[in-house]
Amino acid sequence: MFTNLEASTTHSHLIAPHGGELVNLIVDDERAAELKAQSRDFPSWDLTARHIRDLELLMHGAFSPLREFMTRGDYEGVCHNMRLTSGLLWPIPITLDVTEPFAKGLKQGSSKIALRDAEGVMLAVLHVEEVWQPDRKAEAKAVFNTTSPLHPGVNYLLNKENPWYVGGRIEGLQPPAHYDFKNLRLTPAELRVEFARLGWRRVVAFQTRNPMHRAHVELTLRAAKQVEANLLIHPAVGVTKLGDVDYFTRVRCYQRLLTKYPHGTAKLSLLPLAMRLGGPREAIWHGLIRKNHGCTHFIVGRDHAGPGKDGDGKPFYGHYEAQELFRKHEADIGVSMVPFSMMVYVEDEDKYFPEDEVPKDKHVLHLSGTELRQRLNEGRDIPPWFTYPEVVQELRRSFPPRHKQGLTVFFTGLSGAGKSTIASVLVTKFLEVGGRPVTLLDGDLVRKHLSSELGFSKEHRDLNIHRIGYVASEITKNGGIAICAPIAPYDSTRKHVRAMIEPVGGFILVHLSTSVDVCEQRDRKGLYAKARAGIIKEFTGISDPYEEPTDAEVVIDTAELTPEEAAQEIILHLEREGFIGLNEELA
Ligand code: PPS
Repeated sequence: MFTNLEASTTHSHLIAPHGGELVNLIVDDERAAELKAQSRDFPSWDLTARHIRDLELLMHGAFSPLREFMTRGDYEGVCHNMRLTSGLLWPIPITLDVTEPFAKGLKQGSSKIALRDAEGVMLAVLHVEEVWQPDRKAEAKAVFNTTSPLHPGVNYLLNKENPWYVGGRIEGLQPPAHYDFKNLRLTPAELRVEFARLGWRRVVAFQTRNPMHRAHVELTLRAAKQVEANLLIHPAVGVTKLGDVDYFTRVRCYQRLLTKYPHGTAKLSLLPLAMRLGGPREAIWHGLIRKNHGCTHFIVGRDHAGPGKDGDGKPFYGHYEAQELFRKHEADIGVSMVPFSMMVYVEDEDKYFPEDEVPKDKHVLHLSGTELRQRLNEGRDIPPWFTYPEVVQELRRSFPPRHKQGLTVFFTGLSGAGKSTIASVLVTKFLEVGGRPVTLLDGDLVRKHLSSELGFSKEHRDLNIHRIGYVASEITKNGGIAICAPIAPYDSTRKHVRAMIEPVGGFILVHLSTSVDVCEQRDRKGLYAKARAGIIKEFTGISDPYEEPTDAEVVIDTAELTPEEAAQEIILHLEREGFIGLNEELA
């Protein structure tokens, strides 16, 4: 085992902030052409979003000294004591997971794999050195200190990864393509050159996966002053936590914040990192990556790279555990930590303070991320002590109030319950108001245009509803109103649709609870008579199940209401929930 001193000496060619040796895995054109020609004989592996980000950082040396997807010795050393076989510090496994049939087709030591992106472009070649089946539970425990699937890193590892790993050296043909924010995507080598050009000898990096507000600006300004360094705002824009603000919005916010720093002292660059939310170990990883980008200091705040809370509502890691582990390995990491506690706003002083430095008996103000979302949803004021008007403006563009967001009204109920009639009343009401495009996905229409080949088995009904859900989610995501009116008899399928739509806009389930007796009496299409006579098989309510929802936002029995009255009930609900603006007259 290397001591810290030995390890950091061995590592020293990487420590120099500018001009130190960086791994670069991209081969020259001649070799690339040779590999491309040979690749006809290699198996191909299609990379996931996480693999692609890992590969990109490997190729550009952001993961120096790594040159490969890990082989077994490195992997085990990293899991158990955060050391590569060379003795160097490395806290997070960087592995390529594949399926069993794929793994079984590989030959250790002689196979090569063409690593491709989702469009089939060959990004790199992996020289297969080892193929093995890891103990992923043991990995979760060692790396994340938990096997709870509520931890996003563990959930990915245990439920999304394939069960076999392939390790080996990489030859990069071309880095993954980016078409957005191109001038903000500086590689480690480019950033080092840029720092040298600017004469920045001390650079403190700030990692974030959230929009930045006044607290973050105050924190980074203090950090930079404290260690007399320039500031690199270095947000993770690869894969972050589910539910995070999308990075397009975040980057526009960061760009607008740059004016808050003294002229020429701060720089923004984007890091295509797939985060693991691994708390303390992740903090060390972040530090190593920033060293490779030429930084000398790194800010570690409260709950750095925190994964949230476990099943008992307790945080997976202590608030300052990341700082403690970082401090222990600071010499090996090769960047100095700038530790910070949470910044809070002190009203009397109109100033931010680290929470442990708040003057006695002073009142502090705090606004949580959830409350910020709520205020945006409701179009309410966002206080200037919390953030800047420019940032509010960007956030409001991406997260308009509910009455400007997309929306799905999803009817469910028996044939003849009145779904189509009420849905078409609702369509005209929305068209009368205008402002959002309206699409009707009626059961019969969908069966004609989208699902004409399907019948009424459970499997076919589910497929039909999934198609409707997919189309509705696209409409909703793009700010339109989708009104869906299928029978949708199965609870889990309706829930699946809800889960698809809620992250991108509003979802309102309307249950037309009209009884089968009433529907049968109406029998407008004569289908109940045919079902009773056995001419139509698998008829919902007669010879096929209908699972009553328990999660409907609106329940209407049309035996007692006219279609217009029923539509009115729905409109009242939408108004109450803010999906229809106050100035929009519907009734
Ligand atoms: S499902 O279960 O949600 O996929 O059904 P959906 O696409 O809404 O189609 C229902 C319409 O198809 C007609 N139809 C049947 N309904 C139920 N069961 C059987 N076996 C069946 N066969 C044909 C019927 O006209 C339904 O239309 P609505 O508007 O509901 O009366």
